[in-house]
Amino acid sequence: MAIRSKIAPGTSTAVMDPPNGERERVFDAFRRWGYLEADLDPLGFLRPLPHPDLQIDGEFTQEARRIYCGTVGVEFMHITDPARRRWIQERLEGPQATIDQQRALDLLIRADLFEQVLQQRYLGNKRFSLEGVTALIPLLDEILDAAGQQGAVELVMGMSHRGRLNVLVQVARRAPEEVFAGFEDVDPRSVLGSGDVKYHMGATGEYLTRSGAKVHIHLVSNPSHLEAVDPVTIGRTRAKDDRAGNTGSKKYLPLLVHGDAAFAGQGIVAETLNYADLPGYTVGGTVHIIANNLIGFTTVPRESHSSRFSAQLVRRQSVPIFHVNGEDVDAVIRVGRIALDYRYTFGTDVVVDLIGYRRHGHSEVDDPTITQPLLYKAIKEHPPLWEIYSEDIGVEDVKTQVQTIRAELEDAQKIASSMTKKPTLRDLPAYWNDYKGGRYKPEYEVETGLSAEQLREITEPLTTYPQDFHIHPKVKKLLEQRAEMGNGKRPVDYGMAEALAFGSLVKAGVPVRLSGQDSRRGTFNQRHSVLLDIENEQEYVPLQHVSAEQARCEIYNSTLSEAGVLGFEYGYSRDYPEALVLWEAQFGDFVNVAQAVIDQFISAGEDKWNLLSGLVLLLPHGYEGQGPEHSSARIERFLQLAARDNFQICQPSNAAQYFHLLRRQALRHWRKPLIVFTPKSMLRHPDAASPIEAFTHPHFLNVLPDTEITNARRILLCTGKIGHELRDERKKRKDNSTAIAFLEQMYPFPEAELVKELERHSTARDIVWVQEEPANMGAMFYVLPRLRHIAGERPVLSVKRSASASPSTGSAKAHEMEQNTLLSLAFSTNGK
Ligand SMILES: Cc1ncc(C[n+]2csc(CCOP(=O)(O)OP(=O)(O)O)c2C)c(N)n1
Ligand SMILES: [Mg+2]
Repeated sequence: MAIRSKIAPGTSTAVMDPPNGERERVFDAFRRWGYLEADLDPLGFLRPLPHPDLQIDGEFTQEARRIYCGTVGVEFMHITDPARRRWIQERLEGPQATIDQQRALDLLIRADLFEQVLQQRYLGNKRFSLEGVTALIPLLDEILDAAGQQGAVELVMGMSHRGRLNVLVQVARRAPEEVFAGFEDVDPRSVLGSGDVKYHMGATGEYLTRSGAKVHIHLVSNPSHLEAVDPVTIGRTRAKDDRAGNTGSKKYLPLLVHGDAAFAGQGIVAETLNYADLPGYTVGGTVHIIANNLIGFTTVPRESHSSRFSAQLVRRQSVPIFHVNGEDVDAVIRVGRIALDYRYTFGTDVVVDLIGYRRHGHSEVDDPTITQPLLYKAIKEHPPLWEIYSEDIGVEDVKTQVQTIRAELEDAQKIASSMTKKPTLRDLPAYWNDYKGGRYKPEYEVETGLSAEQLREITEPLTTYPQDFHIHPKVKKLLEQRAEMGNGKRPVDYGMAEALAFGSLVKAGVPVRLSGQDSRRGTFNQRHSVLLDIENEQEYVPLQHVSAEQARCEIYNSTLSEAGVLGFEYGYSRDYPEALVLWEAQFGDFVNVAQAVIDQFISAGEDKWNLLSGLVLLLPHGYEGQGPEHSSARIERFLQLAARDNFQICQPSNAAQYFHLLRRQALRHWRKPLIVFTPKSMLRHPDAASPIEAFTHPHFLNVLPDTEITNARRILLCTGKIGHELRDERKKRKDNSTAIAFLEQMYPFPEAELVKELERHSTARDIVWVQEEPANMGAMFYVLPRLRHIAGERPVLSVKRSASASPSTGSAKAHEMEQNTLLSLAFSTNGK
């Protein structure tokens, strides 16, 4: 499967500037600095900033100033490609398109009145009014119309609170009564413990372009955490495009609406922008709109960012920024068309910085006159945009129009108040029909084992490469060993187990996508999914050569980001339920940088929005004396988030179990995120390798029983690496009365399997939970009460490190002493 190539940069080599004449010199200065002197703030608080290079008089100054210092200010001279700069310049300096002003006026009235009706009918309710940046609606209208002309079939849109309800009606074209209904009381019992507030819920709709084409609108469900939805939106777009067979990024258009304060302040914005042009993540350009009301809650721009404009974050990339005064509606619409055309012409991101104000407080129950008295005095006296615009364009009888629209909205409100059931604003795509969420049911199980013959068949393409390929000697040896593993001549390690899982899945038509930092080789040198010719660096990916009709297999090195990349992969999994989608942390503890994605989407997404995901997180975990930062992937945090079968938490202790777990995740139709604590040193450890026969077993085992010991006097329960160390210790002690069982799936808790294992060792008096983690971490807090519940009369003891503020010691020697103590306590503790 060919990996999509990076979108080619502009190919023109034309020299942009003709001979250095006077006109060019003047224009060049204005192209570069004009935006600083532009008239961008409708209320005039953001004053033009004189630039020395523009203090020139002369024949051409007036014209240059009119174009570059009017109500549009464009930052584009940082773009390295001259063809792109020339394109923008021509669109700004050339003839300007005429505007359907009546349509724009109609939209402005609708947008403002919608907010007013909400205000009057549902006083005291938060709605996060759009008023002040109302031009967002005609701007989106223009972008959608232009997108339709370019062949877009779907707009995938991420936005936060501001104006969201308005967008539902004016852009996604949901009936106003459907949105009003969200403000009506419903039976609270129907949403006990679940659901979300109305300005976070996702929605779908159908936008009709002026030429009659339909563009499907998909507004992504969004948490309160500002900008967290950005990478999710991009991942969803990429998945839609990949599912559709790579449309060249023409059909699916991502659009993000940002707040000005959030855009500047939230790091996840930078993380998302950073992968815009990378092969693993590109969507052919995102349209960013900053609904810039020059305030964030009570905080003003000079407290919000160190740059003049919050948008300037993007200047490190070749992305143009179109600042536009939100009260020059025609200019806003023109900018929308230029931005959209730019995205389609060059396949990169664009930013429209729509500058206005915020008519009310942060929400409608907030009084802004306390913190910004002068600003709000000015706003109070400032008329709504439709009034200004109707005067500008000379519409005589705007009152009738206003009355008609108000009457329509009031009728809609009446309909809403008599609705007995809240409408759902969202249709799920058909590709979710075959997949299930909710509680686990045994009927979801499928067999995950393969025959020895099938394993051999997959091993062959996974361990070979073209004859003329110059392979690295170390990799050559590795592939030879893998060939022996797949043919049953040597125990199979994790690396090969994973390759067999991926290979068998793509062969069966299940696409696989994995991304993470250094994932192609593998942080621990364990994966080697991409072979490199040592003479010419040509790539060869065995997993893309498993069989002729196989599904795609894509493994990417990600950017050095967690939240941005995990958000993307979560989004991807949302629109590609058929695929096995995995994100890998470099070390498990780095996952905490993406905590908002875990809390807000992965763990709670189904509960809040009824949206499913089968995303897999691979989190290297284990106490190996590498210090506090590289030991723990924080099992305890995931277990604390676990409820109502929201996800699965597993730690497979050997290679075959890992194989079955990955296959189970893809082949079952139960779509639940899967958190896997993966090994580090155990990746190649003989104790964790599995004989090939284990791959022919039918299932992943939630509990790995101890069938070696009979008449046990004590049973140790554990997960992961410590279990292997305990087994070693048992051998050293020549102990044959201690059973050691592994809890391979911690959540959903495999109670029946554990009961069975405890019954198998009914002679054991003590049941001991053993973990490497300190007492305030790991699975202990979660496991002990559950174990006690099923242990009956038998005492349940625990062995663990003492409670600690950091996950582990920084000294390898101290680690070893602690580990030895754990091992010996496990065999000797009597709980006193
Ligand atoms: C990550 C995060 N931090 C803080 C908040 C609380 N909060 C909600 S809205 C807001 C101000 C947002 O300002 P801006 O981005 O300019 O959007 P606006 O409300 O002005 O449209 C803040 C601080 C939040 N929702 N998310
Ligand atoms: Mg703001």
